[in-house]
This record gives sequence, C-alpha cells and structure tokens, in this order.
Amino acid sequence: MKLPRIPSSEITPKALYLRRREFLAAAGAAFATVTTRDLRAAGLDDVRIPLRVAKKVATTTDAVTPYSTTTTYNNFYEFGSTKDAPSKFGKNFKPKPWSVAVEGFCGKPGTYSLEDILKPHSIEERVYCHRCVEGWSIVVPWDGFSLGDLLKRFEPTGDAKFVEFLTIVRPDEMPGQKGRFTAILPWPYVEGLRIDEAMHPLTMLAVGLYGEELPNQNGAPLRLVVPWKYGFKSIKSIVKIRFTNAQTHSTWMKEEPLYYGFYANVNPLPTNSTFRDQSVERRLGEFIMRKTLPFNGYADQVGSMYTGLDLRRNF
Ligand SMILES: Nc1nc2c(c(=O)[nH]1)N[C@H]1C(S)=C(S)[C@@H](COP(=O)(O)O)O[C@H]1N2
Ligand SMILES: [Mo]
Repeated sequence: MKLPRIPSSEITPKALYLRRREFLAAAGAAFATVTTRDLRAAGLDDVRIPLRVAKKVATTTDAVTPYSTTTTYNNFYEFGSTKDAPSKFGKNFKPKPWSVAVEGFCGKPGTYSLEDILKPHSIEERVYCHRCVEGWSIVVPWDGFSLGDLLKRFEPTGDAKFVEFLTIVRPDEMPGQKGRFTAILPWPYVEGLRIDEAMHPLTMLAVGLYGEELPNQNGAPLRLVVPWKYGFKSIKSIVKIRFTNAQTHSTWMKEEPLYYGFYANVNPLPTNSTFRDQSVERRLGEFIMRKTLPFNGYADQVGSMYTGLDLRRNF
C-alpha cells in the first residue's frame, strides 16, 4: 500500500501507537509492514491513519464540523439507509487492495491500481461545505486531489461530453446490497458529471478527511467531492470511471425522477422538482437554520458554467 504517508511511528498519537504495539506484539509482525487493513482485520476498526497532506487550501471561514459527526452521520445506502448504518455496518468492508477501471472515449482506457492513480498527485486539504438535499450540511476538510488532473491522464477525446462514476458492488461486505427485500437501491450506485464540471478545479477526488485516510463510511478508498452540488452527486468507493457522450442516468434519477435531476446544483430557488424546501439548511451541531447559498457558496467560481441553462427545469 503506497499511499503517501509519514512513517506512523513519527506522528501517531500515543494511544493509537500503543494499541498498534499491542497488536504487533500479538501478531509478531514487523512494525513497518502493518497496514490499515491489517489493523482493521485485527479488530482495531477505529484506527485513524494519517495522510501526508502537501497543501491546505482555505475555502471557507465557517467552523469545521467535528470529525465524530462527519464519520457517524452518513448516507451510504450500500450499508443501510439510516445515518448510523454506514459507520456501524461498514467495518467489514475492505478498501484495499483497490483498482479503478477506466472506459469509454479516452486514449488510455484500462484498469489502474489505486497506487497508479495516486502516484503523480500530491494530496491537498480543502475545506468544503457539504450540503445534503435532506436539508443538513457539514463543513469537512477533504484530503484529495483535482479530478481534472487525473482525467487528463486518461486523455479524453472530443466525444467525452460526460463522465460517469460507479460504486463497487460487494454484497458480502455491504449489507444494503444483500437480499431481495433489503437491496434498497438499484446497484451499482452511479453518478455523472458534465465534462466541464468534472474538469473544474473545485472538483476533487478525496482519499481522506481531517488529514487521515477516508473511513469506510465516507467512501474509502476514493470518493468524489463536488462542493457546489448536493451531497448525493459525491459518489463513494469508486471502481469505474467512464467517458461517455450521453448524460448519465444516475441512481437517484432512476429512483425518484421527479425529485432528483442530473444537475442537482445546490439551488435555494424553487425548481420544478421541489417537494422539499431547499432555501434553508441546518448545519449539524447548530440550532438556527442558515440560508442556503446559490451553488452552496461557490457561485463566483462555478456559476458561469450554467449561464443559459434554466436551473428551474434542469434541477
Ligand atoms: N455509493 C454511494 N455514494 C453516495 C451515497 C450512497 O448512498 N452510495 N450517498 C450520497 C449522499 S445522499 C450524500 S449526502 C453523501 C454523504 O457523504 P458523507 O456520508 O461522506 O457525508 O454521499 C453520497 N454518495
Ligand atoms: Mo444526500
């Protein structure tokens, strides 16, 4: 596993260091060879592995949401449909080893290991507000890199008008995917972006949060973060990237087409789809509702991509 990281002995908080030592004593293993996977397999599922973050980018002055909230209040239906299901039932999921298949209109299709994908990119931390269509929001320091920089490496052709992303299907590790009656969505979870949205410098692929590797419940080992769109566009545990010439028919569009559209830009104005009020939101941990900002506060950077598009109809 070659995620860029500082040797854990140098920076690991003492409690974790001691727990690892216990584990190692029991396993009789050499310290340097222990991976997150080994630790999780040993039942130390609360281990938090630091990432080497090259650069921190301040994108908001809003207070950061506590780590404990971000990692226990989740939507990840593959593990169940309640907010605590992903952190409770995601523990057996194995995010490594991992590879991503790249398909469609590009010069370099193929299957890439996570290590291949990460190699040339340095990890930046960007604090982005994350707004769910359900009306809550959180402020998260995401660690990752520009999606556009990665996509360029695959040499998309002129026919690549959209980029599609698919989540892994692993019913044995994902209880929400198991069984006729409990499989709550059509799997795999699929999302898409227009190519210019995908190439926009604010769009990132996250491999961590709060300076640490992504926990399973937040989409390990690789998830999308699109700060001006509703949370559901930010697909987790990505195993496939496809360059297409047609707009993606995403999971939530299939599930509730009158409510979820392809664009799903954070849009406090009424749309043709608004069954619920999108004009306000509750920051988790706060009591007073906040006004939702157009494009989640990133209108200056991204608004021009939508000029001429009727966002009332294209919700
Ligand atoms: N594969 C997959 N990705 C997903 C989801 C999901 O159910 N499955 N839920 C989405 C929704 S609705 C939201 S709000 C965000 C939540 O991300 P978080 O739990 O890291 O805050 O993930 C999105 N990505
Ligand atoms: Mo969401």
